[in-house]
Amino acid sequence: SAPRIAIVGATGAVGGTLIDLIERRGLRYRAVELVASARSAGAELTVDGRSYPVHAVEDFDFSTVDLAFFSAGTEASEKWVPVATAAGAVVIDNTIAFRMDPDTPLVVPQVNAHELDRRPVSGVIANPNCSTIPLVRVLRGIEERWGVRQAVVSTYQAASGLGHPGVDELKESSRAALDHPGEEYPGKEFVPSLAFNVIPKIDRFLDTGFTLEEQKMLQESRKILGLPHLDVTTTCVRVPVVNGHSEAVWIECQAPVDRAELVEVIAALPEVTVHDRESPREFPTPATVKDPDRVHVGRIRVNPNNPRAFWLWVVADNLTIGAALNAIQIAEELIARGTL
Ligand code: A2P
Ligand code: 11C
Repeated sequence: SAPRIAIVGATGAVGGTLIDLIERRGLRYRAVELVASARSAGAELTVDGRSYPVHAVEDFDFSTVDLAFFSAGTEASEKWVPVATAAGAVVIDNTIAFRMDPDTPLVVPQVNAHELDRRPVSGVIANPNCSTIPLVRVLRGIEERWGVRQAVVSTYQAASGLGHPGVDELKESSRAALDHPGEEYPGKEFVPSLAFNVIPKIDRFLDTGFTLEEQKMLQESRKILGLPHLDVTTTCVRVPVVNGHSEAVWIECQAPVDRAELVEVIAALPEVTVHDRESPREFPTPATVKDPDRVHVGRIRVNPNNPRAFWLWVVADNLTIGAALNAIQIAEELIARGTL
């Protein structure tokens, strides 16, 4: 029968997208519970036309649900996911807290849904980082056909990767930059200010000189694709876009690549749209792509000096493809398998 579900982080940017997707995809549930911090207790949100109160996580009894989506930040997951699993709920967690735990599958349903065939030892299924998901969805098809020797990726990541506070600060700092040119903006989410700027730092710096976001893209891609030696190297950059991550991806394969076949292979991947058929001059951008439920690929160029290598331009809605839709599709797979 349909599960009883909880959304932890329901008032957030990913939480709102989860609610929207539950409605749009007609996900069946027996009960739905909305959970956030104590700040939101007493608020009400609508799901499928019905109003529901928001519970403070401290007061919520996880034994009343079968499935809990967590998208309330790493600290909240570290503290409350073990409480939820101990109470018997299966958790789909959208933070870094459990992704690299060997007892926790890290799942992108279009790539490694087979990981969901049995209930995870930890009770948790981890949802990958928002810039990893579109990358592995494309890499999978390339790996199967030509073998990937190396991937070099530069990201162009939107403010909504930091949730509502990131979007609010981008808007406020942009307004301030126009109204008070030359004045320094005291940013909290983005330092220096993201207004009319790009910032080559997402998440914290590691001793390696890479950022945690860059390390996540490498480690998570290896785990999802089951390729422990995959060579993926990235530079992750925040850009003043409200929503929608983009990636310039350079892939060198084991064998020469024919462009027409490359276009066919990418277009045949599940829920991927290639912007090439109509005219090679068509390209996706975060502001212009129409369908947030698909990964968009354009600018497909085989390197004339090295036919084993090519460039792609990838655009994917980070709140949808990169977070909430992936989590909902994990839930749909669990429901279909009866593993809840
Ligand atoms: P709240 O709205 O009560 O602060 P966003 O990514 O858009 O910032 O959203 C974060 C989500 O995570 C919000 O729903 C927020 O609730 C929730 N949240 C943040 N910290 C906690 C916490 N310690 N416990 C429970 N929920 C939290
Ligand atoms: C960003 N990728 O764009 C981050 C947000 O590990 O789930 C997601 C962080 C994560 O800021």
